[in-house]
Amino acid sequence: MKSFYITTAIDYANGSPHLGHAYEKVLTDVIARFRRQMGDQVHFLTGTDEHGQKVQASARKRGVPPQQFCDEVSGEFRALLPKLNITNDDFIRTTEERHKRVVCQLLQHLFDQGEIYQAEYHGFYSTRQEQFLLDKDRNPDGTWPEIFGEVTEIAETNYFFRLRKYQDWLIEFLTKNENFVFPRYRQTQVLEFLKAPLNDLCISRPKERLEWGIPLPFDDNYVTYVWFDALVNYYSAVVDRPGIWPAAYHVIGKDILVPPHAVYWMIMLQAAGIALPQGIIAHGWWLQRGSKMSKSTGNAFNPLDLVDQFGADAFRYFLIREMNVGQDSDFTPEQFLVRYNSELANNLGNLVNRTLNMTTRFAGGVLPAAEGVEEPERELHELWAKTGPECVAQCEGFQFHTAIERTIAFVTATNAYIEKRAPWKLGKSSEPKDQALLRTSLATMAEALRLAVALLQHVMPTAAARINAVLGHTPGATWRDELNWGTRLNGNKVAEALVLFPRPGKN
Ligand code: ME8
Repeated sequence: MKSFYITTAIDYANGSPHLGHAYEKVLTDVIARFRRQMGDQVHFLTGTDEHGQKVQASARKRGVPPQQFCDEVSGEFRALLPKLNITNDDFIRTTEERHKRVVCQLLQHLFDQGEIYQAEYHGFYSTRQEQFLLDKDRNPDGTWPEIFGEVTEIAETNYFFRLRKYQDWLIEFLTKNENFVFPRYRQTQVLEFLKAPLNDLCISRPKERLEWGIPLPFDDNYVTYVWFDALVNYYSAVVDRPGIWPAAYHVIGKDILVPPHAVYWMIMLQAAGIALPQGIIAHGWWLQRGSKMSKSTGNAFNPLDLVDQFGADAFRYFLIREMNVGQDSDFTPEQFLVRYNSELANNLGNLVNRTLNMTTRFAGGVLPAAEGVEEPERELHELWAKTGPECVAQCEGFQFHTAIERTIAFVTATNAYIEKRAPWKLGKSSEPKDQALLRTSLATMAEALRLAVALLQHVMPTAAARINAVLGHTPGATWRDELNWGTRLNGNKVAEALVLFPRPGKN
């Protein structure tokens, strides 16, 4: 079995989860579930990033010790996972011993190899971004951009990691592996960034300025820069579990691609002699009226509100349907309702209801076998013959939104097929030919429903399981076989009804 190790970014434990966090978990879960369906041995990691200035400041503001603060916030992030039906195998916290141990080993190893050195630093420092700034970071008028918050001039001795030494190697690596970052246009941005000379990375913070961090193993007066600490989580979580590393993909937001993941992390691994991951998936941002949702801008949308109201499946469906992985999307509750009503309740929900209702009314609740293929059936079979393989290929290429669009088009075509066949009319006729057509149409709509559901199960796992259950169907272990038009449902007893996507306010 092919090993497929996938990770999300670890969330800062300095505020509550918002839609951006929820989306990243859902996207990664959809990929993980899809790869499991394809037969891979998946390991899925997520967690929380708990050290650094921001966390220390938030804990102080609340008047609690940082560890207690992190326990609470990390608990909140962890609680989101079952609510969203996320199938992570592990949850790492950077305050755990298993993580701190590996960070120290890595630092010591790099220090011993001469990849980390001590030097005097004079310059400007942004507390909000926890980074040193250069003149090129200034606005044209000489002021510092808003995103840096308060900027102070400092002079201190620190430890530096030799990034510059690996710049040419990284450029060559990315040039040879042109699909390393998905989408590809983001890889171009990394190469653009690498056109300017890299500065070595300051990986220490003096303890008098920041206490809340992992002490450097070779100098107890300093703690580790939070990014150097956080990135190691992907490795520290699995280092004791053979066969998992290297990662297949790191799923992250576009804001933390350059430089942390595409530059720092790649060079950290290369310098330490650790195998590189297969790639990075950089998704876009959820916006609200054009601006990024986040804790600091105060327009954070609480995803749990919609999950509580509409269920995890509808929420997952919307996020994956609406966002083209890599690009930004505007979130509006109105658009959520449009998709919920038109695609889930009226289209898919309607197909489920019709199938159950008509099988109950006209066939005593037992699905008959199809008895012939005429033009309407042939059209639907042909549409399926294209839809199935195309959707699998799109999911393999992370084009989940297009795969859903195609699947929903197939559901629409199935509903149109039902209109054409009008089983309610056939049911009134006692002609043997009409009765045979009735049986064929019932078998055809049920089989089409089963197939559409097979393509949606990584996005809406609970709805898919419930639909399969009312069709009396237990999906097989090999998912690809599930995608062949067949006769699996013949003779199955179906349930009379299933309320899948109730109207808002009703239940
Ligand atoms: O960056 N839309 O943590 P974080 C989509 N701890 N994604 C969003 C988003 C939005 N509006 N806002 C945030 C960190 N994200 C670091 C990561 S990894 C070793 C350390 C995404 O809590 C963001 O891009 O600020 C990132 O991938 C993730 O949420 C966590 O963000």
